Amino acid sequence: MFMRIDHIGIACRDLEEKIAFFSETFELTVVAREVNEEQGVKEAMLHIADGEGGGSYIQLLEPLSEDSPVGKFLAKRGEGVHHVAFGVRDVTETMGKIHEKGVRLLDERPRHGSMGSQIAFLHPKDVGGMLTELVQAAKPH
Ligand code: MC0
Repeated sequence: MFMRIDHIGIACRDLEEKIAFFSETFELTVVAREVNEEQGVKEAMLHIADGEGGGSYIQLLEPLSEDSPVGKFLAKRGEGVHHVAFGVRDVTETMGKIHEKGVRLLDERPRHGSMGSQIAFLHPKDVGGMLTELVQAAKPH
């Protein structure tokens, strides 16, 4: 079902400051930046390695507003790991299989994610307290 860890999403207050820290400290390169209005974030992907069906990354997330998912998370818990995202071959099929096992889906259908991916979230309360994301990477052109 899961092919790799696609990314670890980290909530931060100042995207530029955290990009500087992660790229300088861990010698990681920013490969994409995006504002995702639907998810309420400004984000950057820092490449770690390549795996089956796509790469793995650190994703830095700055909220666009206080009432967005990441804005609320920062207010409640402060900066830190916000979610773990797993690479899957087919996000719609995987959503169906997981839902059948009683895990609540936070999305009824896949949404737009980083770098042209298709994504869906699972409820953290059903996954041991971990907000979990499924990622179907964009097909290489
Ligand atoms: C909330 N909870 C979490 C959590 N956020 N637990 C673990 N990790 C998190 N990130 C816990 C709360 O502490 C609470 O537990 C319970 O879940 C319900 O939270 P709430 O505060 O009552 O509810 P909300 O309104 O904050 O909603 C939480 C929920 C929401 C996870 C449902 O944030 C959501 O739908 N997230 C999915 C979308 C998302 O996160 N988008 C931003 C990343 P207690 O015990 O206190 O009741 S977008 C992204 O990452 C894209 C760009 C990409 O990857 O490509």
